[in-house]
Amino acid sequence: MIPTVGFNMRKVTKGNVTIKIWDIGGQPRFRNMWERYCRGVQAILYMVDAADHEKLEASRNELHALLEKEQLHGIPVLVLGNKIDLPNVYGERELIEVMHLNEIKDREICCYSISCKEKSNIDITLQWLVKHSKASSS
Ligand SMILES: Nc1nc2c(ncn2[C@@H]2O[C@H](COP(=O)(O)OP(=O)(O)OP(=O)(O)O)[C@@H](O)[C@H]2O)c(=O)[nH]1
Ligand SMILES: [Mg+2]
Repeated sequence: MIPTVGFNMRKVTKGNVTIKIWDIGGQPRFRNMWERYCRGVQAILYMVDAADHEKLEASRNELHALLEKEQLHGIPVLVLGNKIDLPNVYGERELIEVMHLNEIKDREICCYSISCKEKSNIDITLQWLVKHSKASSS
């Protein structure tokens, strides 16, 4: 894995579902791009390293600052706590608390624990995405 420089665009198709994904870099120098790439999307996935407890406060502040942007009002958000294969990782309940997700009331908000490495809970993540996207003929 290498850090995302700027962003990557992917299109994933399975059956009759096509998902267009913008993967946006998380490093500080890319954070001012987040809003621009989130405008007009059907869902925002906000992935955090749930094993890196020290960075979660900064991550929480960045998330809440992003969701304050008027143009992103109402867009559903799924917070993914990644790396549940590691020891001492925060689970969903702890993440909801640390990330202050209960304060988000102007939209659909959800939190899942996943492991990209072990591919755990990727299925429910995709189900959430499909459920929160609008049917499109394009
Ligand atoms: N143990 C474990 N490590 C993971 C998992 N997912 C990613 N990593 C590792 O975490 C590191 C960071 O992964 P990246 O994909 O570069 O992280 P990122 O959040 O996309 O970072 P930016 O692109 O800079 O925003 C890499 O060394 C990955 O191999 C996981 O589920 N478990
Ligand atoms: Mg990346």
